Amino acid sequence: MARLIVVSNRVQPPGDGGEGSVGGLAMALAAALREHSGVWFGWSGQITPEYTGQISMQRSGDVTVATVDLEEQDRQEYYNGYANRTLWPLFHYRVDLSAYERSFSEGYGRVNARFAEALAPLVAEGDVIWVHDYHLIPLARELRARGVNNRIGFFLHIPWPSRRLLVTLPDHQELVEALFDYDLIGFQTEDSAGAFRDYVTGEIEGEMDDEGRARAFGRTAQVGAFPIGLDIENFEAAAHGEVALAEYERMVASLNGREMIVGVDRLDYSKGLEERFLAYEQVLEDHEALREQVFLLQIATPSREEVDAYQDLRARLDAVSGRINGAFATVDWVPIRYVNRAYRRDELAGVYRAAKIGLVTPLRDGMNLVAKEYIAAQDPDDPGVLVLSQFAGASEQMGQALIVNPFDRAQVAEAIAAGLSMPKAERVARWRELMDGLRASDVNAWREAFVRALMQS
Ligand code: ADQ
Repeated sequence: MARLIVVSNRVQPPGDGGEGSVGGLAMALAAALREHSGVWFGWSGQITPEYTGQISMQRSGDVTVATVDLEEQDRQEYYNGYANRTLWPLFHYRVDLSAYERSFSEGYGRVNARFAEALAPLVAEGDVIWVHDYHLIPLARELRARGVNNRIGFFLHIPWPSRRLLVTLPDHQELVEALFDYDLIGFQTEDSAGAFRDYVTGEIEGEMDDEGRARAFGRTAQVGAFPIGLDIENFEAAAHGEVALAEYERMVASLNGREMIVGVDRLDYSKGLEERFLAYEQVLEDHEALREQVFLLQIATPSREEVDAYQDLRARLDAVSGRINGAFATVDWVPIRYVNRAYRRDELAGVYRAAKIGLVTPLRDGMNLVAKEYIAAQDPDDPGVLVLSQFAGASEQMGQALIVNPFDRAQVAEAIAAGLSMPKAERVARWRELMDGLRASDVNAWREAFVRALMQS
């Protein structure tokens, strides 16, 4: 079996395993790497005064983790700049927040070239390379320029935007051309894959063939949707562990007979948190009987705090949650418990299980694993209800959730109220179908499907 090389912006250090802070993706990739005696390459997260290209290698069993440090200018232009201020907002349909500066684009190119320069000597004949996410779109181009002829696949974790939006990016054609240096281009959803095909055939006069291959710029790449799943076995193990149980009991004790609605997100404008607070406020306005009977627990971990839009968002959310609490709270009831710290996965599992409603209402999301985790954590005999945005990739697979348009406040409010009063038989029936779906397309199925398609491409 060929050796697998995984490349992502950040790399999970070896030995940092367990049910705690490590995300499902890191754990799933680690499993794939072990199976293929692989290499995981990326940025260490460290900043060095001057870039040296020196690779730091750590071995953990059969897996090699290889990282490079970057310079401050790289962090500003590549990471905070082109990745998180240009591509992230644009790909999440926030053209209004997308900032384009030449220096960002140069930094992006420079770091991808640096990654390729460091990685190329580590690549052996027959190795298969799997590149992850929007930070690294030009990596294959840079590797090819350095003589790497191996199979290279790319997977995009976030949405691919519609053609009309993408063309607002000054570099759009160069970015898409770079994708044609991959053998396989994978998206989370059919919606994203379709948007990409639409660009290829409508914008650059490329072609799609009957086998799902895109042809343009004199090159060919296989295109497909590979919806990412949950590492369901690990998550269930975590959900049944001591920490999860203790957290569950702590939550239940604090409910005081009330029902909990839960939201868990990185603090990001794509997650629709402000709209969610307002929809919940609408519930309280419309249903006087529910006041003091429910509360919303919103866990939102700060992220990308160096980017202005995230600071603005945080201030707005503080203000909106404060206003709603001020308007509705009583001496022994706070309508919104809003917390900004990160939780361990197993703690989260306990929290999810104690919640009657899982509220997952992003305005755009590649997939959204929280929706899947909420379902996986439920009590099979008395499960809660998932309220899910139609704009989360997960909605393509999770039709048994209450699917809502997060921009429609009244509709989200109605779905919350419907979920709170849904009969148990219906909750169980919906949950079973959702759970069957999660098991059938878990994270192992995802990576096997991707690697198989890459080998065949
Ligand atoms: P994210 O935008 O980070 O990921 P999501 O998939 O919802 O979105 O979350 C990833 C993980 O982070 C989940 O396992 C979740 O439990 C954890 N997490 C989120 N908020 C947390 C919190 N407050 N405390 C602790 N843990 C928290 C990107 C894309 C998604 C895509 C994933 C994977 O934006 O659309 O689903 O990659 O491909």
